[in-house]
Amino acid sequence: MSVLDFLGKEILYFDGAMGTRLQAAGMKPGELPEVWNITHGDVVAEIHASYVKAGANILKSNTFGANALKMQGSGYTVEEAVLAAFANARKGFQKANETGQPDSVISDSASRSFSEISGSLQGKASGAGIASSDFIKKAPGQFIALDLGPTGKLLAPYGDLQFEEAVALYAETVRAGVKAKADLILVETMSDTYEAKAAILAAKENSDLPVFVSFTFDKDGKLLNGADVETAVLMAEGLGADAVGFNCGLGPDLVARLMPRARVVTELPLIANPNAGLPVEKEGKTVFTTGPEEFAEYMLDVYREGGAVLGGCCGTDPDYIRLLAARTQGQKPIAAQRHRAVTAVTGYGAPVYFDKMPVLIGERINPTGKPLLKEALRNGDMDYICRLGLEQLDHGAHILDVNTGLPGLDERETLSKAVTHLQAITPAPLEIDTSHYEAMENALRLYNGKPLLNSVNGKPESMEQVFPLAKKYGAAVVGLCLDETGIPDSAEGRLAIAEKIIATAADYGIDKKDILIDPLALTVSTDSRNPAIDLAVIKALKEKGIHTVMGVSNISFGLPNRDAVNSTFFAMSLAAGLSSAIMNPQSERMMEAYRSFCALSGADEGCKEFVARYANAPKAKNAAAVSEYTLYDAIVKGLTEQSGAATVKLLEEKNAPLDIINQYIIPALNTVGEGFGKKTLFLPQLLMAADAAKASFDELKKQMQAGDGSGEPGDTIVLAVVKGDIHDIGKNIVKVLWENYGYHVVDLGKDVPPQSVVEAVEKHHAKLVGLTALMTTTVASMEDTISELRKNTDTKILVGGAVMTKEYADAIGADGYAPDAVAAVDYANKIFKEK
Ligand code: B1M
Repeated sequence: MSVLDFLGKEILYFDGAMGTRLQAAGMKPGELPEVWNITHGDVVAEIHASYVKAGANILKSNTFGANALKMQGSGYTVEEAVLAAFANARKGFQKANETGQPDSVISDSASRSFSEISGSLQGKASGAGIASSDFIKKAPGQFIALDLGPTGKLLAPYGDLQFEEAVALYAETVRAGVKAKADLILVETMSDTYEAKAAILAAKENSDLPVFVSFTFDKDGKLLNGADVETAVLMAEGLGADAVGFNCGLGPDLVARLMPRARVVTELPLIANPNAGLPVEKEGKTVFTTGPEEFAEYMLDVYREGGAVLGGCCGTDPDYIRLLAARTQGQKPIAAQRHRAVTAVTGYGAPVYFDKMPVLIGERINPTGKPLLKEALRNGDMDYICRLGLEQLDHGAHILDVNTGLPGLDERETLSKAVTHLQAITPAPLEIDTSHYEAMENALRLYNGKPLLNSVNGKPESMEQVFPLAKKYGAAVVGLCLDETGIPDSAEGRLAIAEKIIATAADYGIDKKDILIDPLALTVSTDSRNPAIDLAVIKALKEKGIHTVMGVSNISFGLPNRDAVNSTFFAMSLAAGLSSAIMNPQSERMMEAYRSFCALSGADEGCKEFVARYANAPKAKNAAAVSEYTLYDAIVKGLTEQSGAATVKLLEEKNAPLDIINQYIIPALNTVGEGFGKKTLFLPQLLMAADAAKASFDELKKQMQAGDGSGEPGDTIVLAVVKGDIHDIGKNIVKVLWENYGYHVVDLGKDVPPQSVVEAVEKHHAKLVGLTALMTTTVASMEDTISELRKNTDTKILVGGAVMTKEYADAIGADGYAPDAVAAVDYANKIFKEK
């Protein structure tokens, strides 16, 4: 029997924390918990046993960080760590069960029903001095989950770990888990949907084990990369997870609050393994704010909100699990209460629902009839494609269609490149638009989220190729009403193809909620019946609860004043029940039709959006070509090439580099920083903005002329961003200015430990040290560095960075504070002239 036989029918209990308990048992900072599987196996097994006795029936193997990156240099292989972890978990079950069974039969005990297990264990327990209350009456089988945590590195394009490298890292651990006879795989503590996707793919491609996935959200229900609860859950479900949910994070009360959001989008059983509240420092020790009683109380709320697999994460111990199990004893999981099937697609931000408001899919990233885009594709100019995308989003598109098919170009490469670049600058969902199956698979694989796939049709070959890909990668699919007989010239004919597509999709395990039918708009100029056929198909499908999508502007091919025809047909289609349109959001007429329809149909309640858009709005023009961005906008939007080009233009217009920094770069980064602080922007956008700022600064550096040379050759300054801080843009500006004034700058880079600063000052006999810190949390590190410098050197210390003030600088014992790079030059001149 598998864990799936119990999942959703009985409450399953995970264990609690392992890491914090190993620390309590003497594991030192910097030691790998996974190495303890080998060096302190008995301690690990004892911890496992304590959880089983408390009522856990799924043990998480102690393999959270068992990947080749983290195990490097440990002296052990991933496989060794995993095999030892499973041996310890089995010993844990054995110790708790007191059956004396050999390791190999432990998994078989999973097939026994709860009453058999608890009966035999209670019998043994009375003799072994284990209180019968140590056994939870409704426990089903016993399982060991192969635990997969984050790799510890950021994935490209934001970090340097490539997606396929992440898949390969997880795959190695999964193969070891299969060898160790894992019962299921638990992908946990995921704060990036992309990394979760890599882990799920690795699990699916290297095993046939059930896969559970849990994410760590902040208090607003966001992942670090900006994804909502709904997005993460939709993506994991699409990729074939058997259970999804929450772990780690702020505590069980937060999980109880977020649970309903997951329930709206999935019927999968929900997991909850929260922390014992927030970790805080008390008398030099890390302690957790929620005690076992309070934890169990909140976990009852978690259960009531649909929790079917319950347990704990950091800070929890057997007392937590025991009380949690006791509180929920005798209960069955509450069945999912989704009101209706949800059709939605995602990037890595918020999902787009095919619901009350019709969905707009921007059509402009399609080279047909667009010479400039063709040229951009041929030149590999992804910045142009990104600008096309951003403009459409700015004009109201919810999803971007991405079609890069061009004769003579390798679509496998261009489509993947376009998808990657677009996902680097926008969290919005993309529609992957191709009939090239390899290009389709490549793009689906590297896509971050649950994509929309355009398209499948009713031909057997198309369905045989597309449906397995859609199923594997969890895409929603556009089904075209055409097959080997062509496009039927009747509504009945097209509806028959739609039915065939939906039925065949079901054979591949794809729910009809994930199929959107395109009735196919054919031009009215060749047959006047064409629009009526489309409208009839849309109406009929609407009645059956099937969503539709249509490229509306095809209706006007061959006619003059196409915008007029398109917008009228668009309004007619929306009135017939069209769910989504592939259209040009930069056509004002189309957008007027859309917004008017939403106001008139009640989708825009109280006409709020209509009024917000048109009250006092200047008359908008239809955009013809893709626009150029200012340096400020290019940085805010994270467009590196545009940023470089805009900087060159500003320099050509004789703007001084420092003015460009102060008037464009810093205000743009402040805007991004503000958005980040308010959670309207997320880490990916912050990183892209920083890259764009760097591209601008690289141009400025080329142009910056040497200064007045007042610094004497040999005047050396050591410069560093303090330990724990990686913000180095400001430091780099200071460096260039100091160099321009003739100083020799020893740049130690970012995240520099105090000792390295001391060593550099001693080595270079530097009379001045410059330190930068940008975060409130790294001011302490600045203070440590100053204190080390004071103990060992008599150098002058200048501090700067956005978080610094004169008062702070004085309080932590710096000699000087400079609010900007020019002030840093003034200070250096003062020091070296006084020499
Ligand atoms: Co981050 N970041 N960031 N970030 N980031 C801030 C600082 C933040 C205020 C944003 C926010 O929340 N609103 C916030 C800190 C909050 C706090 O104080 N606690 C923050 C956070 C939270 C984070 C992360 C933790 C996010 C995360 O991962 N969850 C993470 C931290 C990683 C770490 O450091 N351990 C992080 C990461 C990043 C990026 C990597 C994405 C990127 C940095 C890329 C890079 O530097 N290579 C980044 C960016 C770009 C920012 C903002 C948006 C911009 C910083 C910047 O470059 N400003 C920033 C928000 C903001 O400041 N508005 C933010 C422009 C730069 C020219 O100014 O460095 O101040 P500044 O330099 C000025 C002056 O201060 C002075 O001269 C310069 C020119 O006039 N100056 C000196 C600087 N050093 C000097 C030294 C001197 C003299 C003058 O003498 C020695």
